[in-house]
Amino acid sequence: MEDLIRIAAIHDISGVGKCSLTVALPVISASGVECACLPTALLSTHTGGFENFTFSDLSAEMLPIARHWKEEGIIFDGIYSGYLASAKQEEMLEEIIGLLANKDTKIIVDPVMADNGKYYSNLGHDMCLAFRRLCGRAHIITPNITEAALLTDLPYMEGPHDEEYLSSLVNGLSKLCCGVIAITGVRPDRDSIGVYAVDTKTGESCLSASRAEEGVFCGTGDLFASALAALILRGAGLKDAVEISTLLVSESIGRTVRRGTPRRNGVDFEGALPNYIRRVAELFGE
Ligand code: PXL
Repeated sequence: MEDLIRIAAIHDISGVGKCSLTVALPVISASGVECACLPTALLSTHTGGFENFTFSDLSAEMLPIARHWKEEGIIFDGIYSGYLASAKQEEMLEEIIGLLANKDTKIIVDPVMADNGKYYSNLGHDMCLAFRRLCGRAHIITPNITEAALLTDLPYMEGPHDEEYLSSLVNGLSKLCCGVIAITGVRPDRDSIGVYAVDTKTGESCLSASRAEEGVFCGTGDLFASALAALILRGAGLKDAVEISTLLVSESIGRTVRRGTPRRNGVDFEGALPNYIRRVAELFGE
């Protein structure tokens, strides 16, 4: 019997405010890929827009979980990491990759640490140094504009982002990661937002953007990266994977704006999943 494609998703669990594992698990599952969850931290809420959130570092659990999976002979087609509890967890991630990856396993690193020109609460330069190392192990990285600027030591620009700025970010990132670089939160012009992706091996590039809504939407980077990781593992081409993943994000944002749900709670991706699943099925001729 053919085994399902399987991803180990290594992110925090934030109980309220849809992001990280509470987004990765449903989106990866809806993509027809099995999602094994390896939590890095447990929080009452995410750290953007909530006060006094609880935070528990799950470092002590991470290697034992990975070792158990290895003992059980569980095979991973992808290892996809996001928000880490500390820069120190990067070393753990290297060890987990050593344990769980085989020669065909794709490593996807979302260097979650900052947005809108600022580090997230309680994170700083040590996280940036850690992510520079981790990106060196990755086949795919998905920084937003702020993270790309921090990783490359280039200035952060709010936008619009011209080709020269995007090329300088990609050029800097290609020194850290020699695979697919997908930069999120790109503003090609004042009215649109999307993703610019480059495969540094083939030179293929694409830009997928849609109409920008006002304000900040938590968890949309996780939504994009989860879909992209799953679709590429299933064998989608870069352009199709980026397009379908950005459509999932823009439709989720559109529904959130129409319903007027609080921004910090995360976007209404649940309501956008039926269209997403239809597009995925069409792409793979199911
Ligand atoms: O969506 C990124 C993210 C993930 N995890 C936690 C966060 C954030 C963004 O604020 O706070 C805990």
